[in-house]
Amino acid sequence: MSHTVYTNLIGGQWTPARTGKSFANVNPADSDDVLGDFPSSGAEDVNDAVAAAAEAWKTWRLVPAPKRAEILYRTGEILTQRKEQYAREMTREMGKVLSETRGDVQEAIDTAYYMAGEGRRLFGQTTPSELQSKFAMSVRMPVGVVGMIAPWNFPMAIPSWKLFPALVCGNTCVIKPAEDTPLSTYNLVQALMDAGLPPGVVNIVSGFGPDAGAPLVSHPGVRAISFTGSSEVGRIVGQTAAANFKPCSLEMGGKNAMIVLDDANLDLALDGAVWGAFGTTGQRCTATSRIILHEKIAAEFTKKLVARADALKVGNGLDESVQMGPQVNQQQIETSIRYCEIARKEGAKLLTGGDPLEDGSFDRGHFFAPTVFGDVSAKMRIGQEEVFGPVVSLITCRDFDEALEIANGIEYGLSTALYSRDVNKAFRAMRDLEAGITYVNAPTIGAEVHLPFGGVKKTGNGHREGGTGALDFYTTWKSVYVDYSDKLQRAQIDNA
Ligand code: UN1
Repeated sequence: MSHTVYTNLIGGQWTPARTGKSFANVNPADSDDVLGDFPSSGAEDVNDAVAAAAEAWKTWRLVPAPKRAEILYRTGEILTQRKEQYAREMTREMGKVLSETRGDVQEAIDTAYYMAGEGRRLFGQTTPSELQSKFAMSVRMPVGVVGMIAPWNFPMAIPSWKLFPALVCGNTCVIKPAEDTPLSTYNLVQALMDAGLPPGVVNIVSGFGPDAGAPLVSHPGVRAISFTGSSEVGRIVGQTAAANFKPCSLEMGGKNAMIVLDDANLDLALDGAVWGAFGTTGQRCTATSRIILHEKIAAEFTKKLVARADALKVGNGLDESVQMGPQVNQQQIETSIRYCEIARKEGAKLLTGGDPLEDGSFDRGHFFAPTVFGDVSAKMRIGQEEVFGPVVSLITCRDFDEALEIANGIEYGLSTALYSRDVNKAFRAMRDLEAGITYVNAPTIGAEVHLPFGGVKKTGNGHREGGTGALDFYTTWKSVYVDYSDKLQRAQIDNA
């Protein structure tokens, strides 16, 4: 069978990789469904892309921000028109169900409109000078060529979190899509091009981390790096960037806790738990991976959660009746298997699931049963380490103080949720949960694009995507002084 052959995008030209190598993009629900061949690029391809981005930056940085923003508005409109097609292609390459891939495209549309609005803001500060007839202000300047490394779990939304703020701020970009889900990045960039983005402003280098990602991170012409992925790879990216004093935004793992207290609306909490743990097949960095249950409601909640997990319809995400799709590849299945073994050995009790689904309609895909472990204690590895699959751990607590202690007793700090009707406890959760995101009476997933997104501890290195956090990363402050006194005025410190 012949596949569509995709090439890199360099300086506005579709360009085959110099390596001559490629890989197939295969549907994780159906190995017979191949979406196309994508280039497996190397350092020379990265060099070409960075050179094209550097050339394009000379003019792009001078385009007024409101004009740059017009391209983003048009991109939002084009994505809206193509939403269904792009969602279907995303389900085929990534696996998550259609309602979720429509949501992923929607997140890119929301980001387009939000960041387009920034074209008429990008606020700096004006402030008085200590000297007469002198004017002082700070302005946001673009950084230059930015390198971006995207994950596979939000194949269009997360590239849009990176590209759109970078573009409105006046940067040019080289993006390496995730090797599991390159097509959605191509679709996003195609929408930008059709909206009138000039050649070279966004370049795509497709390939694998060690071959294409690593040279992008270390390239001296790349002025900043934005990475979303695992903490292991993030550490390498961060260390490489630090060696060159390169700003680097890292968004990494989570071990997100939902706390359910004895005064919670249990049905609401159940809905939140099922959605948070099994939505996107547990493959969100915000996924609910620990549920901390007050001992008074633990038995009832556990029984109901297991029944809900058992009732989930697993299958090909193109089938509208399916509620949970496959994992993205066999490696992720292996990770789920490994963690289920670890949990069993540690003494956690398998309540449902625990194995891949391989028979009948599952035989051509990477499916795993919705899995619930009970009797998990906070320090077990299954209670500490990220699984990134449909596996959730239940931990019992005596009271709210212990719940907070358990929730915070991990190395990560991305998302957290509290279910309770007690307003005092809700405010304590907002203050005391060590995480970049806290929800009250809502699941750990579902962040909106105009608020900062990111986490503390091993989840990130202090930067934020979304909201004004993104503008802070994609611009650098310049302080400007204008002296209109027509004489040398020394600063206060130099007149002391
Ligand atoms: C991620 O899991 O990597 O908050 C991003 C959410 C989505 C984004 C998740 N809006 O669940």
